[in-house]
Amino acid sequence: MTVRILHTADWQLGKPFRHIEGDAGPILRDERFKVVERLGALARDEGADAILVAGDIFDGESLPDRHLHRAIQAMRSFPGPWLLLPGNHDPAKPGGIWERLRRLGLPDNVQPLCEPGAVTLLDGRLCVMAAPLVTRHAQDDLSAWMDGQATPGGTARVGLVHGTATGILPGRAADSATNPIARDRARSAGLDYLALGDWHGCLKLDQRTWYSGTPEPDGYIANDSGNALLVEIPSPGAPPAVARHRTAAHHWRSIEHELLPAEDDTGPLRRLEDVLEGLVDPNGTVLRLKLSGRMPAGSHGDLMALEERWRGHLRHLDFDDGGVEVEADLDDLGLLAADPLVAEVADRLAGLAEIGGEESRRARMALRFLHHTLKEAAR
Ligand SMILES: [Mn+2]
Repeated sequence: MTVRILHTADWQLGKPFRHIEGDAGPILRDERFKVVERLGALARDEGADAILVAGDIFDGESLPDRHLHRAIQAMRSFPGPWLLLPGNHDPAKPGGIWERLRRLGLPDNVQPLCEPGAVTLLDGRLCVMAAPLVTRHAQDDLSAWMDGQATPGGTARVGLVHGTATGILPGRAADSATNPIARDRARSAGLDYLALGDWHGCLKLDQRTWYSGTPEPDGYIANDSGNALLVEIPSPGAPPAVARHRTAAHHWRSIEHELLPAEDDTGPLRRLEDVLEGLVDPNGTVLRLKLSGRMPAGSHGDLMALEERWRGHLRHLDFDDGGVEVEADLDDLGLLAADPLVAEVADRLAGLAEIGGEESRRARMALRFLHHTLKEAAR
């Protein structure tokens, strides 16, 4: 009588990653399709009866057909039912992406749930109650009808909803939440399990209510994204066993590091090197590195070399050294700037660097760069 489902959400296929400069954007985009194949393999290996996707399957409604074809191909990795719930990124609008997907030809086992209602499958063992979004934002709790929904005895009742469980998600105010979901819906509707989507981290609300999070991380927020949940319902009414499975190919890390003036002859960048060398899987890491502190102007070349080296080692590096104060030896700079015009520029930048604020930050960067360039040119 046991029902096993794989709960996933927020694939956001086709997400462009436009803010990721350099080579990594297309790779990250590609990985979101690959993780769907991994989800299929996981469901197969774990003997899941069905895969439930709690919304935001597609990143946007105007994806090209080739992305839809690729999604369909990726779902061939599992022959059982895939139940797809439209979310706020891919609402079930008339003439929208779901109709286009159907026209392209969906396999029989892939089932978009574009209308609210209960779907019974697995020979009556499982009833999935779906609350699809038909617009980006709903003000009402679309899962409310589940409270009164009758199901035959012996059927596991599972809700599938996309939105904000009220009053629980960090940074989302309860009173301004769109797509609200009563956080005790599982209890009030007598659900064996409520599969939620929209929050990209893996989060347990209660024994029967979980956000699976996105299976492939797409942001720096440290909320345990990159998983899928294998949910085992031993029999209707019995508490489900929920196991988290890691599905991510990439880690997203955000590190803030303060450079200190060298205390010994190992140089000011040694501790930073140690931090970077401590990363578990550099090639799979998307890293945002924000530097602060102080550094001798003469180390600028070393920092640029470090940056370039780690750009090669990491999947992606978002490098911000704008907050580093350069201990420029202005006499040294003056000597290098034999040209009076360059000396004048250096002097003005040094003045600006003292003022503070954004202008000052730019002046420090410019000063550092000037120092480095003059040194290189003098060689
Ligand atoms: Mn969403």
